Amino acid sequence: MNAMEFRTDSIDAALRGHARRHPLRPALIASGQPGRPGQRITYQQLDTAADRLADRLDRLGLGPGDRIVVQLPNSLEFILLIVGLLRMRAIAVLALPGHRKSEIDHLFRLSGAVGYAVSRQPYGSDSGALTDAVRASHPTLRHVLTADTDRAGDRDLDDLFRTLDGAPLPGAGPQRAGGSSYRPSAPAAPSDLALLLLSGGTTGTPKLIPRTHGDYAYNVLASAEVCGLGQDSVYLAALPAAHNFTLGCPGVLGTLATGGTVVLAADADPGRAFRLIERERVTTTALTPPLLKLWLAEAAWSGHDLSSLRTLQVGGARLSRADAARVGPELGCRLQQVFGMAEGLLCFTRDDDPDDLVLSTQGRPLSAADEIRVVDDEERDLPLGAVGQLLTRGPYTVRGYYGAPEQNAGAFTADGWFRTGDLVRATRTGHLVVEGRIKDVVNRGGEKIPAAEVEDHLAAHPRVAHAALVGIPDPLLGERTCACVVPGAGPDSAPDLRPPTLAELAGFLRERGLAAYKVPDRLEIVDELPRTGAGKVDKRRLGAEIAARIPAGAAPAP
Ligand code: OOB
Repeated sequence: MNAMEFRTDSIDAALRGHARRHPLRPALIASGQPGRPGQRITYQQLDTAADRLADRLDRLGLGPGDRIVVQLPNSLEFILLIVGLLRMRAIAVLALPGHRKSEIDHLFRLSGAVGYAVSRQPYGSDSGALTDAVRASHPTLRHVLTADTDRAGDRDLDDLFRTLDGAPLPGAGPQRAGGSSYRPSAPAAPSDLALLLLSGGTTGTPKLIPRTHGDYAYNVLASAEVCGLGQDSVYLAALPAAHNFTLGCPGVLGTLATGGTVVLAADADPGRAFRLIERERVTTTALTPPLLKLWLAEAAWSGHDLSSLRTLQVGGARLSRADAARVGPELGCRLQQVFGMAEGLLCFTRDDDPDDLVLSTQGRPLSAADEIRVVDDEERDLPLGAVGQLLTRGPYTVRGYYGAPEQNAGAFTADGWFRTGDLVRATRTGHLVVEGRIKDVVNRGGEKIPAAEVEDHLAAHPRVAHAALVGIPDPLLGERTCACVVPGAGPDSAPDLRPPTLAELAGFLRERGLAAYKVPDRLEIVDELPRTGAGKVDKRRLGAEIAARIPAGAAPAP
């Protein structure tokens, strides 16, 4: 069956339809412990469990419009909670598992969330302490839902979440045979807010992206169609499912909305992923370019049967033509390049595109209604083929960030075009090639690091007078981060004015609760930061100066 047959305004309605039509088909497979079969959940089980969870959350006091920060790894809990929240018209604010206090605080400040769903398993440190700290600083937080996402063996779908003190959620009502016990007061309208996604940002600190039930359903279902997803599809979620790419492009939700099967991997480790591909006959998955490199290296000697794989999506950062060309011969599947953004616009190479376009472009827009402009510094349209900033507008691209009127004036034009901050050129075929960016973000292997966010933390160090973060080229990740620091008396001026070391700064940033992936990879001590005429740090010049200091072919800092 084809995705278009399920065109609907609601992801949840599509999922309910599958539960009715083929209740016993597998919806989800959680990867399980190595050597053990994963836990398998049918459409009917998923539908019923989502109803019961929605009912319990409703009894707990959560309702339509409430925001809940969701910070869970790829797990049954994550999927069930997202479906349950969509169903009850509550709004998931998607955090990444690697986020720490600084990012989680920011999400609470921006969203006014009343709930926080978090794994009991620490991500390398202290989820208990994190939860306590968040509760202490955000009085809006009323409900903490905890989950044992690492628990071995089959889990009871009715008891995946507990309150903070370990008690079960308030009981669900009597379950109707084979079906639903929860009835939302009203179904979601297309214009209702569905999700708040975190922006990589174009300037300043990250903002929240309001995605509606209607626009996200379109995003998910049209993506599923472009990828040819249907009931026979088996999608492996190897990247974090909280990323828009993995969640809805078409990802987990696109697979569930078209009746396919989602296989959840705890991470994108190639050995584990290859075992899952072989065991579950995975047809489709998604990676970032650095992970593709690791998969290619593993495939050269692993001997796993990857013959079920039909489509490998690669996106999130620029893919080199050399790596693109290895996908078909070495993994035995079709490459699909994806250039997307959580704000909306998605570009895909298509199955019937000539190979040259698949290898050398980042695809063309998903929808015929997506509008594209490539403009110069004065926002004048450039001729076809010229490199300029991409502006876009369209049916699933937002018109503004959540509650951020001041920032919106800079990020969107008066007539609603989103300034992507990406430098692209368009081909005659309508495909886009990403050539660079003008936004102040480092793209570290697909993870976006807003420079201003890290700079604010660095500037708080007592021996930092000024700090700037730039990206430096890296053979594996595409870019790594370099902190350029002018030492001197910082805010709490100390008598000791030795220039700070990378280890000191890294420790300081971690202590301030910054996610590990944002901690700079390298430190350069400089006398001053080059400035533009307007007095802003000249990042382009600084980046070039730093690149010149690093000997060609030098190993990247660990
Ligand atoms: C995806 O979404 P975000 O919001 O994390 O990041 C968006 C930015 C883009 O503006 C661009 O700068 C960069 O990530 N990007 C790419 C790219 N895909 C994204 N740069 C070069 N080549 C590509 N293929 O990253 C995202 C969202 C949905 C689907 C795929 C990726």
